[in-house]
Amino acid sequence: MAQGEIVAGCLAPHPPHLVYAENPDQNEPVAEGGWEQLRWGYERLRDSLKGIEYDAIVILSPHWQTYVGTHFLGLENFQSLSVDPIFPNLFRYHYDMNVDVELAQQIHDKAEKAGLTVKMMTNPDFRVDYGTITTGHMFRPQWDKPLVVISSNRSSAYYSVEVMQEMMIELGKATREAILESGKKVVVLASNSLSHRHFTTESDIPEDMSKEHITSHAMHLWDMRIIDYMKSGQCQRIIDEMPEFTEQAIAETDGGAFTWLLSTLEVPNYPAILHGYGTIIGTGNAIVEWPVYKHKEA
Ligand code: 2X7
Ligand code: FE2
Repeated sequence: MAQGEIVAGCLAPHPPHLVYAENPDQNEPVAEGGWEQLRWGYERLRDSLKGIEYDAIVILSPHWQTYVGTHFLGLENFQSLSVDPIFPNLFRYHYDMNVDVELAQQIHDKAEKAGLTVKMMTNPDFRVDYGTITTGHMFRPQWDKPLVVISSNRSSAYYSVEVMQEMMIELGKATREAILESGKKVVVLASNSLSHRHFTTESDIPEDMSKEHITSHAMHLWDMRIIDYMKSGQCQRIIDEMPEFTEQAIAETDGGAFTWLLSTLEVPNYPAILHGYGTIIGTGNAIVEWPVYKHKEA
């Protein structure tokens, strides 16, 4: 069997506003557009990967929060209605997703061998979180590739960002090893915003773009600093500065997805492609691709 590979890794944020603004059939609320800068960014990302073949998509979402270890969706199919608890006016999405259980189990087993606490989630009534669904939809609205969905162990809440990073670096290595051994071609996605301070009120028309901006200059400066590191291939600096970034920008990196992604990619030292940046209810969101296919896996 040929060795598997990670063909690309992406930062693929999940504010439900993006799905709302796209008006897909699966989502009940209807919008007059909005957040185009980011939606065009997702268009560019999809375009960039159009010619690249892969078998599965692996997502780590900060909104599937598990307090005892890392969990993996462990059934072939999940269907239900997902409602965002904070924005039920924007996101009531009827999903039907297929899971690559074999690959999920392989990553689970590798992580367990590495000493991490892990569990396969096999409750058929489990409702998939909106982070996974939004990233899944925006990355590939056809839903025609199986997913591996990984939970966010809340070790930064229980312990510290430093502990979270150690665990996510291990999980990233285990994910990578399992993918290489699986013989499959895979895209890995970290589903998270950068700076994450929200406005506390919503405008009457949520998609009124005259009201949309970053919550503060400090948040903007942090987002630009991290984007600069991604664009210039300095991902080790992102890992090094993650504790300050996470604390000072209240960044959604506390969920571990970004550290995990960088670890699966062996902490890239080549430039990432920035497809888009924009704010959503004051939070900072970047759509970024590491085109591993251009840098040939070993
Ligand atoms: O989950 C989110 C998010 N990360 C950012 C902005 C708005 C809503 O939901
Ligand atoms: Fe979020």
